[in-house]
Amino acid sequence: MKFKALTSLFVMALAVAAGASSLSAAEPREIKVVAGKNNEQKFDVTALTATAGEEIKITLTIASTQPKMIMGHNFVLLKPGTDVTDFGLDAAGSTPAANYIPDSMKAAVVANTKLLGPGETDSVTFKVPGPGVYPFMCSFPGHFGTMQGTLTVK
Ligand SMILES: [Cu+2]
Repeated sequence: MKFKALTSLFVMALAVAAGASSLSAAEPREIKVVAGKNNEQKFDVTALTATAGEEIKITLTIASTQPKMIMGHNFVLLKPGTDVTDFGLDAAGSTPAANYIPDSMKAAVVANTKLLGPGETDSVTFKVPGPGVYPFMCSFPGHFGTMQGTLTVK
C-alpha cells in the first residue's frame, strides 16, 4: 500500500517535471511567408509584427514554377535603417552560392533563409532583437523593388 502511494507520487513528480520542461522548451512562433504565387515577383505578406525578445521561426515557401537560377527567392531581414536599395544593388554582385548576401552588407543582416527554387522551403529561427522597424526583402538580383516589407517590433 505504502509502496503504491510512493509510486504514484513519483509518477506525479515525473509528470510535473515533464510539463515544466516542455514549457521551457516552447516552440518558436512560426510566421509563414510565401513567395512567387502566380509566378509573381512578390511575397504574400509585406507587414509583419513581433515582440522584442520572442523567438520566431520564419518559414519561406516558394510557390513559383520558374527555375531557381532565373527566379529564385530568399527572405532577408535587415537591421533598422538599412537601405533596401543599397542592399539589393550590392546583392547583384553576389552569387547564388552565397544566397545573394553581399559580403559588403553582411553586418546589416539579422536573419536570412537560403536562396530557394520552386516548391522549396527553408526556415530561420531567431530571437527578435529590440523594438524598431526592420526591413525585409528578397535579395535575388532585381527583386528588391517588388519584394520587400517590414517587421515591426514592439
Ligand atoms: Cu525574389
